[in-house]
Amino acid sequence: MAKRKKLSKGQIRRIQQNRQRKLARAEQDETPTVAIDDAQLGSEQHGLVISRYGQHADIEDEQGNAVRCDLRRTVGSLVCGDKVLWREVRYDGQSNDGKRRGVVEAVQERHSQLTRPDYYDGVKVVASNIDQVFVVSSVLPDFSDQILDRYIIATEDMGLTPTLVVNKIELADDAVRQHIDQRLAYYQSLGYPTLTISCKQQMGTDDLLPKLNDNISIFVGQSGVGKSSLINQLIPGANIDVGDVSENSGLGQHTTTASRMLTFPAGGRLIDSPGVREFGLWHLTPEQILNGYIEFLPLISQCKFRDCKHQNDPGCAVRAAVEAGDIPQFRFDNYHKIMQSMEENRSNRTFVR
Ligand SMILES: Nc1nc2c(ncn2[C@@H]2O[C@H](COP(=O)(O)OP(=O)(O)OP(=O)(O)O)[C@@H](O)[C@H]2O)c(=O)[nH]1
Ligand SMILES: [Mg+2]
Ligand SMILES: [Zn+2]
Repeated sequence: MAKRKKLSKGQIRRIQQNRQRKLARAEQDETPTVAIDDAQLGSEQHGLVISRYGQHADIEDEQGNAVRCDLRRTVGSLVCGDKVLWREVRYDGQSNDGKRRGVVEAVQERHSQLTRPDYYDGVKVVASNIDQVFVVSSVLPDFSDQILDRYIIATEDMGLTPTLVVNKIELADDAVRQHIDQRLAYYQSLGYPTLTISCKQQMGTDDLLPKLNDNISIFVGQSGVGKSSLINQLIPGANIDVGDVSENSGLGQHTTTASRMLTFPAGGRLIDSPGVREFGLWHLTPEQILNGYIEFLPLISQCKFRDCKHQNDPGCAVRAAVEAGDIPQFRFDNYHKIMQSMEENRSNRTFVR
């Protein structure tokens, strides 16, 4: 899948500001998270973060082997997909548990990052250096075009084109199937590839494989839609934990808690990410939200007023397109629901951008 656009200046500035803030915070304390004797460390080498949890990260070395690493505090934000410089601990005859250990010294510039807002951290980076985003949804939890729109906005904001995958399609009755097909047909008309699959019945999953051969891909989507189940099927031996969808709420149980990168024998990489109940967008500006509605964009300049909210404003070209049947009502309604939820979040939360 081709990258459609580069990061805007504003996006780059925001990324840099965040990085600066984190660095400034980190520089207050230069000590590593654990006592490391520098004399014990080998020379710097390149590595790739394949998992990040607590105070540690698993790094893949250049030979493809995983090494558990501690982090220098100066490293600040480190996520799955980051390219790093790291040094191996040399035990030189001392007893250890036989496992290789290392220290991450520095992170290289990211070419992309998937972010979501976080109560405590401001903005949380989910994973970095991603080339392809697969938005996974399902029939249980219910298919929701609003949730899809949220992931589409986030993916467009990265300058990437999402592929939309609907899993558990064997659970859909005729009415649900028709609804999903209709929605997917529209998304496809916007240029987003779509796939309906059943991991359980191994239907359609083979169509996914060729798309995952190169590059770094990520599976995102609500908890319980089957991201980890799919990866287990696509990569035999992946052995990722999967969890049942709650019978009461019809929602997933947040089984995957940290992003993790897996490798296909052919060389492609795939990141499994933890599902979130609500994929918040309140770290984005109204313009970034609008950029996720790519069919609105060519119309904006035709709106009568420059500050048109594209709602009940007189002479709104977007609303006219909805009334003419060129843009479906659901996209228009989702846009306004998401804009409204951002307003509410801004006034309710202390979080500042
Ligand atoms: N009926 C049906 N169930 C499926 C299918 N694929 C996965 N499941 C089930 O869905 C449940 C949730 O699967 P997971 O793979 O843990 O979902 P996840 O998206 O990784 O969830 P989080 O890690 O919480 O984000 C499990 O009970 C799976 O067995 C499918 O095609 N059909
Ligand atoms: Mg999972
Ligand atoms: Zn308008």
